Amino acid sequence: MNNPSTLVIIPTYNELENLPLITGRVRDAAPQVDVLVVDDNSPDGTGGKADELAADDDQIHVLHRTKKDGLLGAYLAGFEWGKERGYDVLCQMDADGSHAPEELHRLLDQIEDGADMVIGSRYVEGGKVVDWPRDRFLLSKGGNLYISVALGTGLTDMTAGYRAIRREVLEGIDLAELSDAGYIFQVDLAYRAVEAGFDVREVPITFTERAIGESKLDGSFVKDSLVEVTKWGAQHHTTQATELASELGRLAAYEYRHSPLAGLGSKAKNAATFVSDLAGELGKLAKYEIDRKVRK
Ligand SMILES: Nc1nc2c(ncn2[C@@H]2O[C@H](COP(=O)(O)OP(=O)(O)OP(=O)(O)O)[C@@H](O)[C@H]2O)c(=O)[nH]1
Ligand SMILES: [Mg+2]
Repeated sequence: MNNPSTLVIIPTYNELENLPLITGRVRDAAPQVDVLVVDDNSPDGTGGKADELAADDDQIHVLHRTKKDGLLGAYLAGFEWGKERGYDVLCQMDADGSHAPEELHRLLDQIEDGADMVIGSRYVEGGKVVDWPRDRFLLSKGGNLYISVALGTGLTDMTAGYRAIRREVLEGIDLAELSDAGYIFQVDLAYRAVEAGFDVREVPITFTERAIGESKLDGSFVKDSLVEVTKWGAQHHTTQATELASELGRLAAYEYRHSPLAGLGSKAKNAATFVSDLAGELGKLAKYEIDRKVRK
């Protein structure tokens, strides 16, 4: 396929300083792609700034929504907007600079090569995370390991938010069914794509923690997300597989505890213990779910 038309969707909530930086970088790094900013009526005036940028550049577009309604809602609106206008490839990118536009070509090259969905992965070989506290890194990596084993997808970073997606995937999945809690919809979307037989691939990226502005999510979504994933895993695997998942979770935590990383501070140890405990709990939950299913 030659030069599919590509739209990069950037959801924003209070990203006034970051927005011009990120749109500028996208336009420089990938001049052929169009940009859609999806702003949820940010109190800091990000929406007005987006209008200014769009007025100066006809490859920048803005979708204004009336109130803060979460990332999934913003992406669903952005996907609709892009599908209506006939884009072949729809990309997801954060506004805060965590997803480098200079690496977008890695994702798009795989699309050109025939992939249906490409995930910019922190945890595949060659992927990196810059400026994350070690406990956040361990939690994210451990959580993703758990998710990968529980769902049996072989993907290393299903919570990742840097993606390129062919429109056929978005048309082939019931988007209205996606779970909406924190970032769980990212896992759900990738899982449904794999289950539907689409070609889902990962490429390594360097994820950089935001330098400007405030985070919109607290940590509570992590546990909620993993519990949800365990339920899906239980629906698709045997008891044996879910027990294996919980064993692997424990093993992973053991590895972290005994790796040089753990020597770096008690925070890392706490995170490793947390992952270990969580994996054990989730294993129990998975068995419970399976038992319940069998009884039905
Ligand atoms: N439109 C819209 N965008 C949102 C909403 N919540 C978050 N965003 C945007 O989604 C992207 C990811 O959110 P972040 O706050 O960076 O979440 P995070 O990466 O977990 O947090 P940090 O580690 O602080 O970067 C950013 O571009 C946000 O501006 C929302 O409710 N609506
Ligand atoms: Mg961020």
